[in-house]
Amino acid sequence: MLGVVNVTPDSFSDGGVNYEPANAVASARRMHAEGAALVDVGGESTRPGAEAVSADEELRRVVPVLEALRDEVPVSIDTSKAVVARRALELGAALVNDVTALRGDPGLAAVVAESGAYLCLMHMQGEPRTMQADPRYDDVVSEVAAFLEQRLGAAVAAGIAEERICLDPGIGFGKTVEHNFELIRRLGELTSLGRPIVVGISRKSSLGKLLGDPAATTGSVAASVGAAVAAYERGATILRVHDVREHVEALAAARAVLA
Ligand code: HH2
Repeated sequence: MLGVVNVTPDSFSDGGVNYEPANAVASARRMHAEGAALVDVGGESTRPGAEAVSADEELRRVVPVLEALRDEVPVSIDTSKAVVARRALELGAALVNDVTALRGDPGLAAVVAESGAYLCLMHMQGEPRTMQADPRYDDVVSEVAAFLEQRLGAAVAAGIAEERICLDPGIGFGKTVEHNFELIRRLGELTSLGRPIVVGISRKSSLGKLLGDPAATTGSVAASVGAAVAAYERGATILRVHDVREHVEALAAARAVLA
């Protein structure tokens, strides 16, 4: 379980509650206590329509949180910027979660390679400002699989050990509701790439839209848990979630059934 702590004023999912460093630190500690193996700390929202923030601003947001959590809560850093990743790794981050899959900052691959950190490569069609305008695929699952395989190859070619890389279909990143659910339904086509698969559908708008609100910008905890359990059954290794306790409890029950 990967807990989500957005140190941002504008994330769609936790609406600025963790923008204050003290709140972010408290949330991270609670998520860790509830069973999150890692807490994903991010200083830039990537929600549909979000504007990019500068590296200085991102550092200003995340560094106090990483300093406070150091040696206490295992963290990943949700960033696409080499300078932010470097600082986070110095402060003990174990994983770099890059939603651009090393296509954003040409310096990021070397930072990850030199540190020996873990890396998450995520699929996105387009970029956050415009990605939900009109996402199109001939076959979303095979296109996402081909992309992830290509980015895995690029990361390994840049000197990052394959055993340290996980892959993520990027639920909600340039995808319709149908695309998102089809990716989870056919997750086996992604697990066959041979790397652990991360799924982040927690509180995403597809869940709210599925339940009948076409203008939804978020989804309920219950819907998140339902989708997460289905993803787990189909082979997801890491679930990126905001509500750690609820997901831990649901997965314990699902595991008992599936064991
Ligand atoms: N989703 C978000 C951000 N980072 N990283 C990975 N690997 N997978 C995801 O699905 C993913 C991600 C968006 O969700 P959230 O962090 O809750 O919101 P925001 O981007 O608005 O901060």
